[in-house]
Amino acid sequence: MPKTIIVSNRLPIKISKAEDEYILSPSEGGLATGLGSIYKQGNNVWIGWPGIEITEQQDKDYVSHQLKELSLIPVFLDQEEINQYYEGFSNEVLWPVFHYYASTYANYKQSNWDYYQAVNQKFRDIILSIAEPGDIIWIHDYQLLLLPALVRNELPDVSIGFFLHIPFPSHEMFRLIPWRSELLEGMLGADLIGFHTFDDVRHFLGATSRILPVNTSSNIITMDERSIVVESFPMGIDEQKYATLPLQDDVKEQIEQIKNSFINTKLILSIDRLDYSKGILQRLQAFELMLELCPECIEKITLYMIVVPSRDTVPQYAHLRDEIDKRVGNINSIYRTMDWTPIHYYYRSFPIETLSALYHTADVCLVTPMRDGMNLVSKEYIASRTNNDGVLILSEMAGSSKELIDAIIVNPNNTGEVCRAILQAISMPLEEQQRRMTAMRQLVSKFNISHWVKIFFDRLKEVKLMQRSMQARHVSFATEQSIINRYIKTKKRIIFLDYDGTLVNFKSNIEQASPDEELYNIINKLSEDPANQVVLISGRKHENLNQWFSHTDIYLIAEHGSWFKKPGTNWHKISGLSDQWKHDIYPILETYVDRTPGSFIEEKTYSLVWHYRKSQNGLGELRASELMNNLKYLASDKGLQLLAGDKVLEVKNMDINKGKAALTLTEGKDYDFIIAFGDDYTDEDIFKALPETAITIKVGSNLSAAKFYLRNPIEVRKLLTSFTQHTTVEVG
Ligand code: GDG
Repeated sequence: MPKTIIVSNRLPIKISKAEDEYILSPSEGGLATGLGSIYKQGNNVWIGWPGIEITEQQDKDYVSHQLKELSLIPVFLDQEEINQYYEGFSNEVLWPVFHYYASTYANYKQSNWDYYQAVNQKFRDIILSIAEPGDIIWIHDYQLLLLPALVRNELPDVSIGFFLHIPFPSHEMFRLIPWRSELLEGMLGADLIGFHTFDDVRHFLGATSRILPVNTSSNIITMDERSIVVESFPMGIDEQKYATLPLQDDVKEQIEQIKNSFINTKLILSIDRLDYSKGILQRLQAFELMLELCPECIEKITLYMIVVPSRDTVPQYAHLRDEIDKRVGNINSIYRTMDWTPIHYYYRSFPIETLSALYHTADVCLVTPMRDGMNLVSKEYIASRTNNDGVLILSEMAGSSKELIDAIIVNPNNTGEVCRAILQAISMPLEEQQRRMTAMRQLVSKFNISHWVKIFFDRLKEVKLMQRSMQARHVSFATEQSIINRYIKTKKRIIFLDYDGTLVNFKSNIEQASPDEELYNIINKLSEDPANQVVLISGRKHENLNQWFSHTDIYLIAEHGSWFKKPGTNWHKISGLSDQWKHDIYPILETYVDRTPGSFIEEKTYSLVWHYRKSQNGLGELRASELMNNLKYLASDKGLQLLAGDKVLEVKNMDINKGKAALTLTEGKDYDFIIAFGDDYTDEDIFKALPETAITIKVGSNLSAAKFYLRNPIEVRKLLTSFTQHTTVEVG
């Protein structure tokens, strides 16, 4: 029975040691709740570090045994591994770079990277010790970026999902990391890669297509013939828990206590882990500015600020904590009155019941991170507002701001704006609060944590099915044999061959892709067989095909079907077509050449092609879509077709296409074996035009109307070579 394996740096558990005993208590985090329904079922498991260093073997055995009862499997890490893999690489390279703090906090140490790799391998070994074919593995977060590929190398067919909980930065930031390619390759071991927001998806696709030699088409990356889907899955919370906690007696009691302590003052709540990315100092600055500019706010507004201790043994964090202490002390000492303290500051964590009471009571929740993958606090506040009132002020740098658009959205660097937002929030009419809150509550309720888990798993299954259906259409040994058998048995065959990308690999210089000795041999042998009609059907110019193939015995079709050459005869061009439109289109293309270094125009008889393979990555694509838009109406008026191909945009007469050209050779002829090979969008016309009995083969892994797939020109040549080994057929 296949199982699901969840993998994250930390297990969803807290382990403490009291005297000689280890005490296990479950963690209440959102991820633990959301995945609880998964890992506790059947033989599913969760793999991770138990959060404590355990050195003695007998203690490890004991803890492993206890964890097993809870469907948890530990990865034990020693202190040096924690220091270098976790504190060092994860938190001093990945965390700062991914939160746009590279220049201030990133520290690229080789030994940290070595440990990061070694610990990811350690996780892999534990996975391999239990994983079986058919299992689903879901890996979480930035500490385990290498793990998907490490597992994929050992278990090529297993389903792997990966989710990043922190932002994925723009390529300009990401490229700073010395080990950027290795990190991306690691992630691409997954079948489905999830982020919180669409911006993260865009950044990831941008970085991947610039750094690695992969094919990207919309949100699908193709690497080693495997399609990897990249998508945003905004994480939700256990909304029901936060909506029902305020109904509990102990929470109700605390709500009353808070209300009584803050009778005449509006309560602003702020909750974060201690981290420079959370914008705590900037928030204090905005609060102070408000007190300075609005004397009537004195005694009327209180900031209730909880900072949860985190990594404060690290100097940067200890420094941040000291700065917060100082700033809070300053503000309180300047503005405090006999009856009122502006900031109630707590540097510790609280039970969830207390958080719930605070969320339920606070008039305003102030969430202003400088960067945040999602930010669950903002959603927990919304879910706790069972009276549909209250105001959320939310940084536009938090992932949740993309969904919670009814919050007051601020730029956390703009102290004046945050200050004005606080004033707007405390004076917001109740109806407006309710209107905004109701909309946000509906969203938080629908897109809750179970929904998140469900859509991620559903999508992962779909991706696997898509990959399998592509695989099934890949020409297997058996299919190859049956195609060859059909070939042997038939007596009148036609073989359509596209050139670039089908018989030879793409070259950045179009002149360079000339045929090699092996290719000539294959083509000559094929056409020596009197039963075969070999047709080379290409988008290239006829002069070009002429130079390469006029001495062979094959039928040539150039420029997508504008020019034909039967063996032993001269070229003739399709008649009745006009090329007058070129006078209007050429000057437009020229303006794009002038604006896009590296691009150029190729002129064919009935088409113009704008090439941008040598232009700056991204710029060419941008200009091509601009050009597409620009030509849209003109093209349809003039009976032209715009074809966006591989780093080219072609404008051609609508009446010409490879499908029509192929049909002129097959119609009325009784071929008993028709086969066509092609790799790009123009070949799709042939695949669709040929009769149902034809064998159509797509080269590459993009979606196609062809019946079968081959991976590359090497595989095409191999199949054609097999044909040439059976040439002794008598024509009837
Ligand atoms: C990372 C990403 C992304 C806080 N104080 C107490 C307490 N908390 C709980 C909150 C909330 C959680 O901690 C904090 O979650 P955030 O999402 O705000 O931030 P990170 O810890 O940085 O999480 C983040 C998240 O992963 C999920 O993908 O949203 O962007 O940085 O749930 O309630 N819990 C208790 N006592 C406290 O005092 N019990």
